[in-house]
Amino acid sequence: MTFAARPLRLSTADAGFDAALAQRLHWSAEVNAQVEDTVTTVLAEVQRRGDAAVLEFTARWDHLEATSVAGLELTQAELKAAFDGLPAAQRAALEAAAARVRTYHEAQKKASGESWSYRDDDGTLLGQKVTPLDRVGIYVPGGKAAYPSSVLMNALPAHVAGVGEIIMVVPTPRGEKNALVLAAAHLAGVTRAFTVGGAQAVAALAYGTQTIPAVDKITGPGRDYVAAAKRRVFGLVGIDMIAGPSEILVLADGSTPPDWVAMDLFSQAEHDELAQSILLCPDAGYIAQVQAAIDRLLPEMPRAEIIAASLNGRGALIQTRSMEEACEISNRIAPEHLEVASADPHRWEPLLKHAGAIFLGAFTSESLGDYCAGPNHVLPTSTTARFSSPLGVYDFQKRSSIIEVSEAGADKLGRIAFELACGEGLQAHARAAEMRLKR
Ligand code: HSO
Ligand code: ZN
Repeated sequence: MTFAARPLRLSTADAGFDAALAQRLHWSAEVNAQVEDTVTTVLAEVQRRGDAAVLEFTARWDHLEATSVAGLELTQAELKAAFDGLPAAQRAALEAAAARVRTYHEAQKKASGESWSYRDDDGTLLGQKVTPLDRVGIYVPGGKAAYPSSVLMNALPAHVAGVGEIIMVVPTPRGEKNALVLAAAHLAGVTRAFTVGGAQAVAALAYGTQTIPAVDKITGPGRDYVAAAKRRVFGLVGIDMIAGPSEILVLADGSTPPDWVAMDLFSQAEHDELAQSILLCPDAGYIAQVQAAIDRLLPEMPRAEIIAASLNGRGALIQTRSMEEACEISNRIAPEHLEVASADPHRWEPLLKHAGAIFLGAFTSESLGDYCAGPNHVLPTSTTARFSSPLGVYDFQKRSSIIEVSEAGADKLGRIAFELACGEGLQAHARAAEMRLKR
């Protein structure tokens, strides 16, 4: 079976360019009524019956039978055994990746995750205290999209933040465990792990059951049922984001080998038929070379069918008038991953505002970021990079304001507060401030 991948060819000079681009970018998490109904039932049942409901749903949907939820827990010994049992090269790679991801997040914590304070002239102390969350849940997808790298990317920032307990849940249909996922959990400092997935896992983490402890925040990717359940429990617990399909945008000046760019476009396309790969380039000749590379390389790919579906369905090769215009369009798209395949990436980087992660220069393939460069691979998708950031240490911390007013400060601030409280008609507020004024 051979597949052809012909991403839509567009030019910013085309009359219908804006509409064609908008049509390409459109993606919305289908809020399917049947999914919503099922999630409503699952949440209610787990909240009411706890472990018993978790066991029933796990048996029904994952074909995994157990007599108690304790029987679905992976022990620390089992996680360690999985790690010890990995082929040496795989174990070394996992360790190297974990070390780099840990180092990056430690730097992130130092740069923006520390408490701070200052004093007014009259001695009043003002500050912000940063504390880690007590307990978080990380959802790790099973089956086709079981990514050990995602275990590292979720658990390590939590660990670096100082989270007390990290509870991992992973669907494990028929009890078939993924050794690399278990090994990553061992390496990343997961506290407890359960072979439970789907909306029932999200419900168990949000409400707590007799065996699975309630957490303060749930992170980690999931489609349909998991995303719907996360949306529904938000407010009771925190969530990270609702992730859409993977995206890559390559901004090319024509200096990177076309094969490299083609393979980078494939790398996100191979995740999912709905993934999005886009090339922006001012040079029509180079775009044709990338298309030729796509034609030549696609048949070698084991996931050619998924790649072709993704590139044909949502991919685009876009000719721009200039690199400046390419940067402008990239900002409009706000991609999850943005590669600047240029001989002079630092010239363009200052023009790029909206992207989950920016990869500079020909040697920086996006795939290095997925595994081991160090930054997090959990990134905002579907244009949400306009207002949100990569998963980070800060997602596992919270801030408390600190205020200590001196006697002199109470006199100064009290007069201000008194006036405003009277203006709002709140007498107790006004008097609490007034009582502390100097006589
Ligand atoms: N590119 C994915 C993460 C991943 N890639 C995991 C390979 N494994 C996030 O968009
Ligand atoms: Zn990837």
